[in-house]
Amino acid sequence: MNAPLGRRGFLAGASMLFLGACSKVADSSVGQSLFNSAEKWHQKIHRSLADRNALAREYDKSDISPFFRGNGSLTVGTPEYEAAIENQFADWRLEVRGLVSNPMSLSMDDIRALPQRTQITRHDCVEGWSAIGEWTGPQLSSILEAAGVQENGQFVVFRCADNLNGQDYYESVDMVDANHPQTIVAHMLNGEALPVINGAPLRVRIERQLGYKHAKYLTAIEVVDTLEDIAGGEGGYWEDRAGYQWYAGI
Ligand SMILES: Nc1nc2c(c(=O)[nH]1)N[C@H]1C(S)=C(S)[C@@H](COP(=O)(O)O)O[C@H]1N2
Ligand SMILES: [Mo]
Repeated sequence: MNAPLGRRGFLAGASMLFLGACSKVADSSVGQSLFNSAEKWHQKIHRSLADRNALAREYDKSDISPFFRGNGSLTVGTPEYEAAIENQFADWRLEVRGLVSNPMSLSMDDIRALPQRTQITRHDCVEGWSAIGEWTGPQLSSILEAAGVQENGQFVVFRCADNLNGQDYYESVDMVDANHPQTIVAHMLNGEALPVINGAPLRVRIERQLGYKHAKYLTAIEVVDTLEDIAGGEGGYWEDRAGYQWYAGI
């Protein structure tokens, strides 16, 4: 059920090397153009060597990391969020909007009532750490199907409750990754409600992409036809801020 390990291992190694080199040069304009052409190279090699629908490796329970660290925002830090913690997120809503035929506002019970997927995967952060965790939640594809994505819907944008260094965190993926079987809206980590540091009460898992794509503190899923009009126009917080690749396939 998993992609051949050798090939996947090679790809993960190649992309980490590439990221390591490019994060250092991304702030110069020469660095930026290098970065852009390398991104195209990376996309091409990735598409030619691996089917984008192939599954990321899944692990055994015994592989689960004893502690899944938090990174970036470790809480939302607003009075509203503190109240939501107190209330065990009973009133949290996930909006599904944009280019959909049936916009929805899902409660946590709605999320838990959908068919669930549980997967033990490895999270890889560009900052150079990894952790293995067991995530549970509905597939994003089932939510999108219920919402009815319109024909011009090209991307799915994830809106988050946290504001990091003065900018709201957000992320986005194309429809291939949005509908990937391992792309889930997780409400559990290791069999328990998602901890605050890991994005309570909802975070996205996009197992074929790097850590920064996995948006935490999820408040809305927005289907759009272009990313240009959103924030800095690059499709995500770190893409806007530091020139990280939008397509972060591993
Ligand atoms: N809303 C939000 N999502 C986020 C971040 C963040 O700061 N805010 N950080 C990203 C980064 S860089 C990583 S590596 C992972 C970290 O997930 P964790 O906190 O569960 O380890 O979340 C990603 N999603
Ligand atoms: Mo990260």
